[in-house]
Amino acid sequence: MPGVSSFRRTPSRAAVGTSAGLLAAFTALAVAELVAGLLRPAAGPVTVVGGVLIDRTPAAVKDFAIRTFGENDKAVLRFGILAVLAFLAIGLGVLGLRHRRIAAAGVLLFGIVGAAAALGRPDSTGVGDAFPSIAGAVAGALALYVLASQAPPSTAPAAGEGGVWSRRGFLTAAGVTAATAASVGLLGRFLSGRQGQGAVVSRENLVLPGPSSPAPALPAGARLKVPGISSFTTPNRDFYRVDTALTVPEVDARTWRLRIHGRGVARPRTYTLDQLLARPLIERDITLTCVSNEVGGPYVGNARWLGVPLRDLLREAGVRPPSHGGTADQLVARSVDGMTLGSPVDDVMDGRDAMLAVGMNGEPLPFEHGFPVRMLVPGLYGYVSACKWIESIELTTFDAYDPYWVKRRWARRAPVKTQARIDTPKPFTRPAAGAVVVAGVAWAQHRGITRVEIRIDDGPWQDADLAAQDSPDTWRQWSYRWNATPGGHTLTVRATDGTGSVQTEQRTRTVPDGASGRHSVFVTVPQIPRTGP
Ligand SMILES: Nc1nc2c(c(=O)[nH]1)N[C@H]1C(S)=C(S)[C@@H](COP(=O)(O)O)O[C@H]1N2
Ligand SMILES: [Mo]
Repeated sequence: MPGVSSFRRTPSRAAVGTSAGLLAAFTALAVAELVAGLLRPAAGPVTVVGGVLIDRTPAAVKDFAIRTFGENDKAVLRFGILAVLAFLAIGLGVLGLRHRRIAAAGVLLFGIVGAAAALGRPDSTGVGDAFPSIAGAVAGALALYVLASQAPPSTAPAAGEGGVWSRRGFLTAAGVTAATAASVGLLGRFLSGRQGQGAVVSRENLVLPGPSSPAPALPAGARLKVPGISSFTTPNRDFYRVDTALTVPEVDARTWRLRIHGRGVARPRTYTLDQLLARPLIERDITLTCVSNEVGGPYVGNARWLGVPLRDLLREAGVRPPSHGGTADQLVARSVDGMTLGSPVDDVMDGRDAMLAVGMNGEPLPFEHGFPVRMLVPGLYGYVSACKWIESIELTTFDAYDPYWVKRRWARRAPVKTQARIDTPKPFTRPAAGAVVVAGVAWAQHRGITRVEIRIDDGPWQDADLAAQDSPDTWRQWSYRWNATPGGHTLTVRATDGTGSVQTEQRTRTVPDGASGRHSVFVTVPQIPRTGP
């Protein structure tokens, strides 16, 4: 059967083009990974292109991504970039069968795009950041050129042994390329890992001093023992994470510095971590919330933080809040990855426990949560206060400068809105009729929670039992004993904050300054099964 044997000798040109393209892309990424591993992992092409996409994504799409993929949004983005790349690579591979040079030039074009993305990143450290993309593209172009030259001619007769097209030649070239790229890529991974080693060691070696002002003892009854309720203190591994960093910055604490400068800063200063740790530290329970948290959503957590009071540092630098004649009303914190967050100077200096945190639940900050130092201001959403991997604080005005999220439609000022969440029962579950414990958490940081009420269907509002209040800066657990009757029921919760304001039922979106409205959960209580025949 000549048809079969010629098929086996000569794989379809499409298959050859596809594999050539994919192998070229693989080679490009592997070489880029190696060079990034040698120079700076954060300058790798997928990371920088992802960074650009994150920064350019319209707020609505970003909101959708967070809603849909939650904390997997970054994995999804990475996968998406690789999928698009694979698609384009196949196109170039097929093109390369006819036009080797043009296809190779196409690969180089991708290198230029990657290099431009790398140089445009806010955390770019210089022209070196272009090298991973360029080197990867050169290697990829070369691979494509060589592989395409091994492809069968387009007018392939049933080429036998010794014909122009040698199946073995292509397979050998493909195999060598794949194996080389794989080893290069692995070496790159290894080197990237080693780059963070200094930071890892600096974190392991960091011994946190004790606080000179420890957290007040938790009042008895601040933690409810209800199955399914959020634990009062959120363990670090469960604490939500929201940021734009595709690769978590791994900052070496030994070389880290914090600079305080700007408008009205009479004595600009730069601190090392040791200098900060030598100061009196405060330890406080503070609940942190993301402005992207939907009503009833997961982006809220409570931890015991250890840190340097920010007000003292600012005072030493000569900063006065506008309410005391100062000229700067906005404090802009900047992180090592170029993120900027702006907080009202009056809030930071009004006596609340705004801090530069170094410890979280008894250990140095995890890398994901800002090691070595992050900012926290009780009462403000994270995006206007909680700068992770902070490296500078600049005093300026709201008129003069819009930080990252404000440039993207979010509000300049954003105090946390009063919210309550039903943790148990879960939506659409089927609790048995009789006594059901409804429980959850409520928060209104820096105002505190004074009351939580529950409503069953359209019934009257009824007081829930409140756990003891730790501080106005933390959330408060609550529970309610519900006598559940068979049928479908909607449970709704509302909280009242320390100023006496009842949580509004007015639903708003998360953009621009946080979602409002009340959380409800629908459950079905099954009919009590009859016993007997
Ligand atoms: N450097 C940096 N800091 C950041 C962010 C960021 O993207 N980059 N995100 C902010 C936002 S929107 C929130 S809600 C908090 C979340 O902190 P967490 O991840 O420790 O929970 O960090 C804030 N600090
Ligand atoms: Mo956030």
